[in-house]
Amino acid sequence: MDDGMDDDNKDKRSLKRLSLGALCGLLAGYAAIAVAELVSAAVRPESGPVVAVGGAAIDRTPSAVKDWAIRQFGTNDKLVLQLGILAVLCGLALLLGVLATRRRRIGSLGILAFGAVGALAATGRPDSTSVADALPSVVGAVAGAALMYRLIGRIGPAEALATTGEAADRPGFDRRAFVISATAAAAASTGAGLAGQALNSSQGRGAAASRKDVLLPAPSSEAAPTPRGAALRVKEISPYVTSNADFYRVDTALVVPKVDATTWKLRIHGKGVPRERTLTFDDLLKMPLIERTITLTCVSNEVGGPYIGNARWIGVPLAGLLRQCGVEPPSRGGPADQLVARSVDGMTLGTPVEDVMDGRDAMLAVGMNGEPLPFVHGFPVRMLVPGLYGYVSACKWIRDIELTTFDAYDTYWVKRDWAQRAPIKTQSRIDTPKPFARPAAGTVVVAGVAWAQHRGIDKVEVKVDDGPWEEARLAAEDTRDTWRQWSYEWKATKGTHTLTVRATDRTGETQTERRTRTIPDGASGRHSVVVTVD
Ligand SMILES: Nc1nc2c(c(=O)[nH]1)N[C@H]1C(S)=C(S)[C@@H](COP(=O)(O)O)O[C@H]1N2
Ligand SMILES: [Mo]
Repeated sequence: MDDGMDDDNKDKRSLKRLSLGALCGLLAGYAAIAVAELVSAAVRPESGPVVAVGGAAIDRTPSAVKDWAIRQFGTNDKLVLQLGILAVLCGLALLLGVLATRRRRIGSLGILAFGAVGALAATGRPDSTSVADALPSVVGAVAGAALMYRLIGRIGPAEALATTGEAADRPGFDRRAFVISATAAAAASTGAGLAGQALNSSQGRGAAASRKDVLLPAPSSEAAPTPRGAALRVKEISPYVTSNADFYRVDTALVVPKVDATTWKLRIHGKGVPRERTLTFDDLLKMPLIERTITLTCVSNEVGGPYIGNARWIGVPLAGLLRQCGVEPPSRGGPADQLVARSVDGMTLGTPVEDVMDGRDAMLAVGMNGEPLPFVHGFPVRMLVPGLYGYVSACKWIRDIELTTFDAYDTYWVKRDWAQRAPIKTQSRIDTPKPFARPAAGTVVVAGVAWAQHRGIDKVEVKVDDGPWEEARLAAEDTRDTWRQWSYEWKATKGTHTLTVRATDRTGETQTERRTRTIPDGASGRHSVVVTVD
C-alpha cells in the first residue's frame, strides 16, 4: 500500500466520523426539544424552551429591530422568529456533535448549557410565576445530553481513528447497533414531541368550551345605528366594519393565551382605590353593558400601513367601575394618574386615568362584532380606550388593574423607549388605487380611510403630483371614535402620477407633512401612491 492511499482512507474515515458526530448532535438536540415539549404540557405550554427563548428574545429585541421585523414579516413575525431559533439550535447541535467526536463529554455539557439558557429564559419571562417553568428545559436537556453521550459512545473512541491501520478499522464502531440506537432515539423523540403537542393543544379545551358557553347579554346602551352613507360604494376600500377574521393582530404572545372564562378574575387595586374589587366574568356580564363602534390603531403602523381596524365592541364602562371602587381622576384630586393593566401573559400597559374617566367610552370589552372576543383579540376580557394607541390602552387577556403614577412605574413598551402617553395621530390612507396600479385614463376613483379617534375627521384632501389640494367626498360620520371613508374622482391623464392624501381633524389640525418614525409615539407624514395611467 502506498502512503497516499492510506491518507485518503484516513480522511474519508475522519469525515465519516465527523458526519456521524453531527448526526448524533442533531438527534440529541431533537430529543431534547421533543422531551421538553412533552414536559411543557405538564407545566404550561409557554414554558417550552423554544417559546421561552423566543419570548425572551422578543422582550430584549431593541424596538427598532422589532419594528423592522413587524414591517418585514407582518403578522408572520413570530413564526419567522421561532423558525430562526430552531435553525440556530440545529446548527449548534450539529457543531456540538462534531466536537463530541473529539471529546465525548463536550457534546453533553453543551446540551446541558443550552438547557440552562432555556430554563433561565422560561423563569425570567414576565408571566412566569413558578420555578417549575424551568423543568421542560432541564429535563429535555438531561435527556438530550444522555442520548448524545450514548450515541457518541457507539461511534467509538477517537483514538481508534488516530492510530489505525486498516485492520483496526474503528473497533468501537458497530454500524448495526448505531443505526438501531439512532432510529430508536428518533422514533422515541418524535413520539414524545407529538404527544407533547397534542397535550399542549388539548389544554386550551376548557377555555374553548368556556368561550362557546358565553351568551353575550343585550347591551343596555346600544351603539347608535351606523348612519347610511358611512360605507361608500367603492370596491377595494377598507370595509367600514372590519371582520374579526381580518382584524389586525399585534402582541408579543408566541403562544396565544387560552384563558378559561369560568375561572378568570380581574383585580382592581392600587393607589387611591379605597374599595378594592375582584370580579369574575359573570360579574361583568351582569353589569349594564355598552355597545360602541371604535377604531383601534397600533403605534407601529407605518404611514399607509395595515394595523388599524374598526369593530363593534360590547363591554363594561370602565370609568363607572373605577368610580365604584372609589377612584377619582387627577383633575378631581385623585392621587393616581396612571392605570396599569396587566395581562395573563405578563404584558403591562399604562393609560392616563384622566383619559379613562373623562367621559369617553373606555371599556372592558367582552364582545367583538357580535361574538365573544376571539382568543387572539383577548378573550375573555380586554381593555379599550377610544383615541389612544393600543399599547397604552388595549390590554388583551387582562387580569389586573393597578392605579399608580407615571412617575412610579414604566410599563413594558415604555421601558423599551416608547412614549408614556400616546394619543392616536390624525392619519389617512389611500386604499385604492394600489401602488403601481395601471388604471386607464379617464375617471379613476381614489378612496380610502381617515382617522383621528376621539377628535373626529372634518376634511380629507387629495393632491395629484404637485397640483392643488382637492377636497375629497367624506362618508357620513358614525362617531368621532371611528374612522371615516373618503373618495375622490380623479380625472386621470396618461403618464406616471403621485397621489397624496391628508386629513384635517375637528380641532382644525391638518395631518402634518413631517415624516417621523413609529417610535416613540406613532408615525406621522402623508400617504402617497404612485400609479401609471395608460
Ligand atoms: N396582553 C397583551 N395585550 C396587548 C398587546 C400585547 O402584546 N399583549 N399588544 C397591544 C398592542 S401594541 C395593540 S396595537 C393592540 C392590538 O390589539 P389586536 O391584536 O386585538 O388588534 O393590543 C394591545 N394589547
Ligand atoms: Mo400596537
